[in-house]
Amino acid sequence: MDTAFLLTLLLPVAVVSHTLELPRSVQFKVGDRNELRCRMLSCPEKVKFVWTALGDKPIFATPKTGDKETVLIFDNVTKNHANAIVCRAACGKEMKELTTQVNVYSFPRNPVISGYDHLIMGKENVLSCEVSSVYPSEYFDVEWLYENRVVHSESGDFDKDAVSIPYTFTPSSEDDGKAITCRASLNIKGVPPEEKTKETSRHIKVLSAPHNVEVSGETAVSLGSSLTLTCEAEGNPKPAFTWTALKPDGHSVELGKQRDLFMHNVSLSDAGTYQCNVSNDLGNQMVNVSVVVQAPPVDTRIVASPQSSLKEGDSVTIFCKSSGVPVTRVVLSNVAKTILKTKEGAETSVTIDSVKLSDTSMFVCEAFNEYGSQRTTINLNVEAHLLDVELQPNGTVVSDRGSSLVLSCQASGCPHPEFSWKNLSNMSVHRQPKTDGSLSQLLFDPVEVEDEGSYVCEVTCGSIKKSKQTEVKVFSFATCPIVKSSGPSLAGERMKLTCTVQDVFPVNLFQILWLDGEREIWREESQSFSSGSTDLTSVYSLQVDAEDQDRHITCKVLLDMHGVPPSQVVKTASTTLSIHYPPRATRIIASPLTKLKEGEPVSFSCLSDSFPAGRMVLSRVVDGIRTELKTIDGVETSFTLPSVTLDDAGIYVCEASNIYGNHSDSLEITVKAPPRNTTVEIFPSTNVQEGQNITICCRSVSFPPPAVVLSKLDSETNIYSLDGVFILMNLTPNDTGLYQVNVTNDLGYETEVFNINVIEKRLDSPLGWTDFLTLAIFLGGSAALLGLVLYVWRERKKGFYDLTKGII
Ligand SMILES: *[C@@H]1O[C@H](CO)[C@@H](O)[C@H](O)[C@H]1NC(C)=O
Ligand SMILES: *[C@@H]1O[C@H](CO)[C@@H](O)[C@H](O)[C@H]1NC(C)=O
Ligand SMILES: *[C@@H]1O[C@H](CO)[C@@H](O)[C@H](O)[C@H]1NC(C)=O
Ligand SMILES: *[C@@H]1O[C@H](CO)[C@@H](O)[C@H](O)[C@H]1NC(C)=O
Ligand SMILES: *[C@@H]1O[C@H](CO)[C@@H](O)[C@H](O)[C@H]1NC(C)=O
Ligand SMILES: *[C@@H]1O[C@H](CO)[C@@H](O)[C@H](O)[C@H]1NC(C)=O
Ligand SMILES: *[C@@H]1O[C@H](CO)[C@@H](O)[C@H](O)[C@H]1NC(C)=O
Ligand SMILES: *[C@@H]1O[C@H](CO)[C@@H](O)[C@H](O)[C@H]1NC(C)=O
Ligand SMILES: *[C@@H]1O[C@H](CO)[C@@H](O)[C@H](O)[C@H]1NC(C)=O
Ligand SMILES: *[C@@H]1O[C@H](CO)[C@@H](O)[C@H](O)[C@H]1NC(C)=O
Ligand SMILES: *[C@@H]1O[C@H](CO)[C@@H](O)[C@H](O)[C@H]1NC(C)=O
Ligand SMILES: CC(=O)N[C@H]1CO[C@H](CO)[C@@H](O)[C@@H]1O
Repeated sequence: MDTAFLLTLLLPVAVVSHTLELPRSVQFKVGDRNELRCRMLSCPEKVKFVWTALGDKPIFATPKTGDKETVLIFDNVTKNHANAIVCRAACGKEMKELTTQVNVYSFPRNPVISGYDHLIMGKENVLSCEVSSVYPSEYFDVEWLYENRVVHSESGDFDKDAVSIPYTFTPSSEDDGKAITCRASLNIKGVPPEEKTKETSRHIKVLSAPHNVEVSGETAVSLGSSLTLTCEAEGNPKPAFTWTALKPDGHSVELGKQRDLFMHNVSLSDAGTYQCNVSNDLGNQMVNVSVVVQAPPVDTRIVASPQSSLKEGDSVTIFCKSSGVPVTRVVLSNVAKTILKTKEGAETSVTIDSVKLSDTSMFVCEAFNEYGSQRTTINLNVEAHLLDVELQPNGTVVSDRGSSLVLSCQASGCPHPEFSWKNLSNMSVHRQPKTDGSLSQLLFDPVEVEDEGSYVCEVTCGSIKKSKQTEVKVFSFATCPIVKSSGPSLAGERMKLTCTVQDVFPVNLFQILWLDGEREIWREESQSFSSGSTDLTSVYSLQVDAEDQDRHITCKVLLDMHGVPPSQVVKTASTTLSIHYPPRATRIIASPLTKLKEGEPVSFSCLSDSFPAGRMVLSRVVDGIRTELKTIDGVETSFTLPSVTLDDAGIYVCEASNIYGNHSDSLEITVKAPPRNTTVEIFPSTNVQEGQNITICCRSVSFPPPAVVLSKLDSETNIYSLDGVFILMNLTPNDTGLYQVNVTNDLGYETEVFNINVIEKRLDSPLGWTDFLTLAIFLGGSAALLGLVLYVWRERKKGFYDLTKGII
């Protein structure tokens, strides 16, 4: 009991005589039966008591009043009974009253813990502590205790009479079985201490999926011994175990549903992975164990890939592998015990990129581990390739310079042939070959003179070497020759013809022939070999004449090389000679005749030969006087006189000329005409004195020159004169008379008659006709007359006889 409570009960006794006794406050428990006693002991009389509530709230209790005291009975305390109740007591006139506070509490049951028995390990779990019918909840505290250690508390105003206090908790496996307590306290005065606190404890149950799975036991066992593996795991509820063998092919074989896996007489096939599957309601977990069976190596294999039968140069890989049991080391060696490769582990390999014939041997694979070793062998057989080489074109190939040529070297029977192109001196060729697989080509594009030579295609296939060769001959004969002459050549001179063919090769096989039409006229000596292409020239010199004009001279160039296409063997060039010469063979022809009669027609034709054709002039020359009749440019002309006259007589000259000279031809044209226009002149006069001399001059137009006959008409005597001049000397009267001049040529005659009168001179005897004749002869010899006659003769060419001219 509280000391304060005691004091309130004792004080009124000590201080007042007529005192009213009533506890200041009381604490009632809900559901209890309680009494509240109000007493006044000192009053000698019967005390009157009245119970009232301080507020409006009814009291809900039954009073039972005696003389000195009254008792208020609370049959079934409820929360409604909480009240301030006043007890009034009257002792006679003396009135006393006291107030008491009735407090009600309720805390009937222990807290109830829920959620403690299925906590999930590692998860956040909520435990709940429920306290019901608590009143007044304002003075209520709740604590969670883990193993007597407060881990959570809540207090105060829950404002409901049933409260649920959660506790959030993430358990681990250690928490399993530990105590968890919910302690509730109602901290109100007047509550008996044993009623004040109520608590409930529970043991936590933590559930967990299997974990900490472990397999114990020796996983490496020797062949024939036994194997025990134990699977251990934690987990709540207690997990179940399943052992399974995981086969390499993926499927699995269940071996048993117990913790331990046990095997007798372990064989190699027992090696492998084993799985322990641990499971409970919350899940499962598995662990793999690799069991190794310790045994000397087995299944040691040596394999040659792709095969052990090989051709030289093939690539091969030799695999050495030991499966079945763990192997620490594998050693690959050849039969000569030369170690090729050592490898920690179960396998190794050696690759020979290009096998040689000498690789034909046995290879050994040996696997080791701590329990022993195993050895296997393989025989590698290397054969040479059946190499064959073909070179196209083969033999000899003749190539035109500038064309393209491909030498194709084809190797067969060898997967990776190596080509090498050489010349006969075993030197690399300067052309770059193009090699692709089993074909190597040497491309000449264009073919050059320097490419001439022998080409050897050598193919190496491992230890086999084969070669083929081809000789390349080059010729160059691309253009036709060109013939040039030394220029227009003058007849009689030497002329040079030059035949040039450019860029020929090989020069020693070329020949130059000179042809005149079809006839070979000269052959040039072949030149000696020259390493490059050269121009080939031949000079042909000849003496030319006008007859050589238009001669067709051909320069024929021949390539005497076997294999050259026929169309390329011969090339020719021709030239036509052009000879210059002065005119020659000039001829003038008159047609139909050169001797003509007046009035007849005549045609002249002039012909000459010259080169170049020059000029041709036809002219007539009479008495040294030249008259040009026709001038043309050329070598032939003609000229016609439709009707000739005596004037047309003369020398006709045809002269041809060019820059080199002239040449002419002439002919004489005569024109005949009967005498005409005859005139007779008599000197000094027709009347002369006896003894005097008379000169008779006859003029006539006539050709041929006429004969002139003078006759005295009365006499028989005729005097002939060739020039028409008669001198009658020492005339007598007997000479008087008529005279006739008869001018005659073969075409006709003409006569003139005249009279001479001689006057007699008495003294002198006149000269007779016969004297005259002598005189005439004498006269003919005189120098003066001679000049006259000559003149007349020259004039005769014109057909005139004009004495007057001579006399003047
Ligand atoms: C008291 O009252 C409560 C509710 O009013 C009732 O449940 C209970 O039975 C009563 N107790 C007695 C003894 O009458
Ligand atoms: C063990 O097994 C092998 C073959 O699996 C058998 O040959 C041998 O006899 C067995 N040993 C024992 C002791 O059973
Ligand atoms: C492990 O066991 C559980 C429960 O038996 C099962 O559901 C599960 O499939 C098993 N796992 C394997 C891989 O066998
Ligand atoms: C066990 O081995 C199997 C098969 O090799 C594989 O699928 C699985 O993931 C492994 N389990 C564990 C836990 O390593
Ligand atoms: C060139 O090749 C042909 C066929 O390819 C062959 O008949 C000929 O004999 C060969 N000539 C030489 C010289 O090798
Ligand atoms: C081979 O080639 C080398 C250099 O290219 C040259 O000097 C030699 O004369 C050549 N031999 C023949 C036979 O062509
Ligand atoms: C050609 O030359 C090579 C080296 O370039 C040499 O090995 C080989 O013996 C020579 N062959 C001849 C036939 O000289
Ligand atoms: C013809 O040639 C001669 C001598 O060669 C020369 O004297 C003469 O003048 C030439 N006549 C002409 C027309 O050229
Ligand atoms: C010739 O005489 C004729 C008349 O009879 C005349 O016409 C002509 O001119 C003369 N001729 C000459 C050349 O004298
Ligand atoms: C006539 O001629 C002769 C001879 O010439 C001469 O001797 C003579 O004197 C001449 N007579 C006259 C008269 O002149
Ligand atoms: C002239 O001479 C010729 C020949 O001599 C003759 O035939 C002719 O009769 C002569 N004439 C005359 C008129 O005498
Ligand atoms: C001089 C001369 O001879 N006189 C002759 C002339 O002619 C006559 C007759 O004929 C002659 O008798 C003369 O003698």
